[in-house]
Formats: sequence, structure tokens, C-alpha cells
Amino acid sequence: MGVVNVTPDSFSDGGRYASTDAAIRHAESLIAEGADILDVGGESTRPGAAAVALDEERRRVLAVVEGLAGCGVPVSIDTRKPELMREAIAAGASFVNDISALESPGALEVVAASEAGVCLMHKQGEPQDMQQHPQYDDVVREVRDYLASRIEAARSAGIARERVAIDPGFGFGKTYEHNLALLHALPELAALGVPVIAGLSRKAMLGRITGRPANDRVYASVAAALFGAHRGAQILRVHDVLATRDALAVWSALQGTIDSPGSLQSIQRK
Ligand code: HH2
Repeated sequence: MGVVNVTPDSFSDGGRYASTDAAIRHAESLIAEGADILDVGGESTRPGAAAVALDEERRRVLAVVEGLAGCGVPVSIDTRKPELMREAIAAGASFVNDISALESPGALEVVAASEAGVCLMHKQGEPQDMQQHPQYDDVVREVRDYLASRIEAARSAGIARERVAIDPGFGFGKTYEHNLALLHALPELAALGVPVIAGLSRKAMLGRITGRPANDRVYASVAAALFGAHRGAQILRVHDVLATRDALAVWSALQGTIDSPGSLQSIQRK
């Protein structure tokens, strides 16, 4: 899943694709790099970010979603606002990525009334203050139980499991240690029986490990994405599609040589 941030202030690429044209060009380059899905967002949810009004978020993203209709890959709308979910779906989005797991009043109904897929993400608190004092008794159990309850809420509203993916929400009201615990526990989340999305790309935990600023975390992000995939994430939300795809291709080819040694010959022949 390639990230298309149509924002002035996203934490790693804010302002680079803030115009409709720049965002569409960026999206097209992500498709050329091998993105299977595009995630278009008009509100930064980085720690400390202020909320964006509906009109402004709409102005940022709708023309981009429309412009990408027919681009060949599914378009996801990254929003918490039910009105914008509905409008983006009408404009061609076929997936809703909601960091509030459809908790906004009316959001479950909007997705239920469509055929769109949906990502239900866990977060603790709101972007403005979520990193101030994240607290859990048992982060893995609490995140897993929350996601299970949101899958059930979606099902009761008429959204079949086949349309649902879940995401532990790395960095959304989580300390470094919470993020690590969740990364290790991805198999437990995958056991809930729907695809798991992992969004680790360029995030602060990678800065803490490497000491590098957000724009310099490509290698760190690729390593984290591989680890996430290895632990069972089926969708990787990334800024650096080409680097991630190449790494995944090599990793899975080499993995194949371990799982079935015969495939080594087929790689050698290439
Ligand atoms: N992370 C961000 C935004 N949306 N959605 C899901 N499902 N999972 C994530 O981990 C996730 C997300 C934050 O990253 P980014 O969009 O690059 O930054 P910003 O919120 O500053 O625009």
C-alpha cells in the first residue's frame, strides 16, 4: 500500500504532494514502482497534529481520488470522517482506511452501505496528545481485544469479515516498547482471521533505532517492513514502494529456496 499524503504537514513528506497534480503524479509513480493499492489522505495524524476541517480535507483529497479512478489499482481513502468516506467512495475509492476503526458516528453505516473494504486501526487517544502518556496493562491483549470488538461491530453493522483488515496502529498512542511488543505479536493479531496491515514506514521508532530523521529512514523502513511481513502482515503501508518491493521479492525468493530447495535451480536459471 503506497502512501499518498495530500497534506502540507505530514511527518515525512508534508507539502511535497499537497497539490492535486503533484499527488496524482506521485500516485502514478508509486503504481509504476509496484504499489498494489494507493492510500490517499488529507489529514496528518502524526503526534501533535491538529484536526483538519471537513471542507479542507475534502478539498485536498477528492480531486485526487477522482483523478485516480481507472488508474489500475484500488484507491483507499485515509479518513476518519464518514461524509468524506461516502464522497470518496462515490468518486472511485474502493477501500476506507480509518485510524478510528469506524468509531465516528455514522461511519459503520457509510461503509456498510457500500462495497468498500475497510481497515480498522487501533489507537489510544487523539493525535494531538496520544504520545504524551500511552498506558496499557497488557498492550497486546488490549489491542487484540479492541480489534476483535471492532471486527464484530463491523459485522453487526453488515460489513462482512471478507471486507475487513486490521492494523495495530504503530505509533498511535504507543511507546517504543509498546510498538515492539505489537510487532512481535503480529501472529496473534493475524489469528483474528482477517488481513493485518502494518504501517511502520519512516516512523519514530525507526528514528530511535537508527538516529536518523524521517526522510532518512528508507533502509530502516524496508527492514521493518520485511520483519512485519515475516511476522504475518499481509499489507504493508509504505512511502518507499520500490525499495520495499525489491526487498520483499528477494526475501521471498530466498525463503522459497529454504522451503523448497528445488526452487534454487529455477532462480539460478534466471
Ligand atoms: N499511519 C499513518 C497514517 N495512517 N493508517 C494505517 N492504517 N496505519 C498506519 O500505521 C497509519 C495510517 C501515519 O503516517 P503518514 O500518513 O505518513 O503521516 P501523517 O499522518 O503525518 O500524514
